[in-house]
Amino acid sequence: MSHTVDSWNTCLNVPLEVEDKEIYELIQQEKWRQYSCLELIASENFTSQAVMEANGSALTNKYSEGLPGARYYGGNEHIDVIENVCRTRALAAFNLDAQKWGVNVQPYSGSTANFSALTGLLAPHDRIMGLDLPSGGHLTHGYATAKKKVSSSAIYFESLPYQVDMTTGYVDYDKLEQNASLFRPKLIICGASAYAREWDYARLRKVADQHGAYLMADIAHISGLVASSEAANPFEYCDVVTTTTHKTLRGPRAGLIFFRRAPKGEKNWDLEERINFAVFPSNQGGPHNNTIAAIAVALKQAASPAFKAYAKQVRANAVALSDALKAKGYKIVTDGTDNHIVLWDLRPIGITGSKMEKLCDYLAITLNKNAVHGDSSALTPGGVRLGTSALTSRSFKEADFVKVAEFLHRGVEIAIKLQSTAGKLLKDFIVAAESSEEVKALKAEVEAFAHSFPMPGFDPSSVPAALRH
Ligand code: DSN
Repeated sequence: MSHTVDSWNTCLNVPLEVEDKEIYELIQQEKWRQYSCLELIASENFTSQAVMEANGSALTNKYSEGLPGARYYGGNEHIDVIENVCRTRALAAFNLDAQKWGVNVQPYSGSTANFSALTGLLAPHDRIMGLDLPSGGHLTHGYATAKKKVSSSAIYFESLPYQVDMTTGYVDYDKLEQNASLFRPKLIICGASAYAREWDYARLRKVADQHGAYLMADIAHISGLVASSEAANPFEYCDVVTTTTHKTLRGPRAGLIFFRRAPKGEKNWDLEERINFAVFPSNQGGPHNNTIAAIAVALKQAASPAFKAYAKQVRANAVALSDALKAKGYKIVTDGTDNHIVLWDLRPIGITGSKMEKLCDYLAITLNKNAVHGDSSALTPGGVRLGTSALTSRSFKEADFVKVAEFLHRGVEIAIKLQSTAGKLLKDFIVAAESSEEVKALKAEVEAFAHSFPMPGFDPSSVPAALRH
């Protein structure tokens, strides 16, 4: 005998469009926004249809605390295989020997990956050194202000940042070494959110070894470039490597922690157990199996020759964007880029990063305000951060980024005009930008340009006409 669906369960098989029109329409509008704008946020990307299918799958229903083969719940025979496939692909994507490296694929995202890595490596109040946030570093690398320990990495550990050289914008390794000799860190973290240059991992290893410290790289921004050998290899020198999976790696939103493996008794032999225990049970509960499957899909893609070509183009596009802005007389931090990031110093033209970000929102150009080394106030960052990974996923090439630079230049010209009439206050600037006919005309041009490129992951023509705004 077969059973019928009870009345309290009828909602379980209704499509989103019918079941929750409000959320459905907001998703359609967001899809149209992504398709219509020039996406320049350096930490974002457009993931593939296959990744989104895995991410939106029935795997979200399953609990599986523990690791493959050692779970706290039954019914994990397929989940175990999926997590093992993901682990194998993670090592393969980064060309790692499974005898020497292991990986935990369960971190919910980059910040939890980093805190789990710190939990596994350190005892409370151990000393850490990471790149200062205003120098382009990340919150989770020990960020504190003079008044407040902001990140849990500064609340539970003692943090002394290192910085970029205030003249060149490059990491000041000499000063780092000098400060480390006084501070004697237990962990040095390299990696950044707004640093366009390559890392000297060998130098950092040398400093770490002077103090018997661990060296950890957070390659969240550049992991797609590392996987495709378009960036230096941190695995040669580091004990632990963390990353998010949704930036240049182009997967779902999640994190990974790679750790060295060694025979019992040798250096780092117990890292595997310490990192795994730090992820679960110390910091997380049940893994997000739908996300782990989606990471596996992204890692398969990242190991392909097509992804290598993509990563190469990401870098070429960043150079083209940086060169085109410089040709217009603008100042780029460090005078260029080695990766996907272009950090644009707006201080010489007298426009704050906040105003440029706002204006660009009205122009359908998405970017973010960013501190530039030497900024006097963290509240009014002097620059904006641009990245080329998302638009390269839409098949933009160098010439297209020259056009993007032209749009940005016209945006700056409008911003200067608006500021001269509206005055210095951001709120007055926003009012002026909202009603500017010049802004509306340029936005229409930007959108027409954006619409001429393909969109990965979804078909924009599926967005109902009424929701295209
Ligand atoms: N929010 C990310 C970024 O924009 O770089 C880092 O977590």
